Amino acid sequence: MSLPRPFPALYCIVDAPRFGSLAQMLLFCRECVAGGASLIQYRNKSGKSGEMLSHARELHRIAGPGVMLIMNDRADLCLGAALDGVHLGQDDLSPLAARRLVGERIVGLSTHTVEQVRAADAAHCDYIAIGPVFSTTSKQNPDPVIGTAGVKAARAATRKPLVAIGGITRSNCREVMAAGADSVAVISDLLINPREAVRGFLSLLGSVSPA
Ligand code: 3NM
Repeated sequence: MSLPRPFPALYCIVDAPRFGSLAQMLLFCRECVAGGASLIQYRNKSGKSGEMLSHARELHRIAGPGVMLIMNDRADLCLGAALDGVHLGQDDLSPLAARRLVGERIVGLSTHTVEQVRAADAAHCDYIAIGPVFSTTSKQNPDPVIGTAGVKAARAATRKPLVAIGGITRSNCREVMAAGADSVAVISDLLINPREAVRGFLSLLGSVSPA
């Protein structure tokens, strides 16, 4: 799948260790899709490769054709589970190395400073994530919070699709989009009643234009 335009306003992240079982994780994903999610990332910082591969294959099986699926960190598992793309951190494979592996699939890159955004703009990635915008408990050792001013600075440094991440909720997502993000990536604020949460985000995000 090539990069959808416009880029989906909501980037759902399923953080596997938050779920007690595969069934619960898949139910979460189904509910996100039922609420209208069209972009889901599988993230598992503590998983073993075999478990991650089988989770991702299950996710692929249940997601349906209109949903773009991204594997966090691992280009090899993106290919193994036939997902639509891979999302890289600053310490993972370079975007070019990942691109050589995944070919036409989507490559995303996390950034945490405007310098990293500039480098990502020139790199072989299709979209750029910037964060943490607000404080978050979902990531170990997060980089310093950048606030909406950081999103604005990132926006000025690239025309690639910009995904804001970190501490984003239904209460603050509109200000993040108004600062220039194309999309917000969310873990925590989807966990309770994901169908309703996704619907809520999508209706809030539908009509924000950059300030
Ligand atoms: N990456 P929540 S912040 C996975 O700054 C991740 O790159 C971040 O989770 C970054 O929506 C983050 O619960 C956690 O805050 C996002």
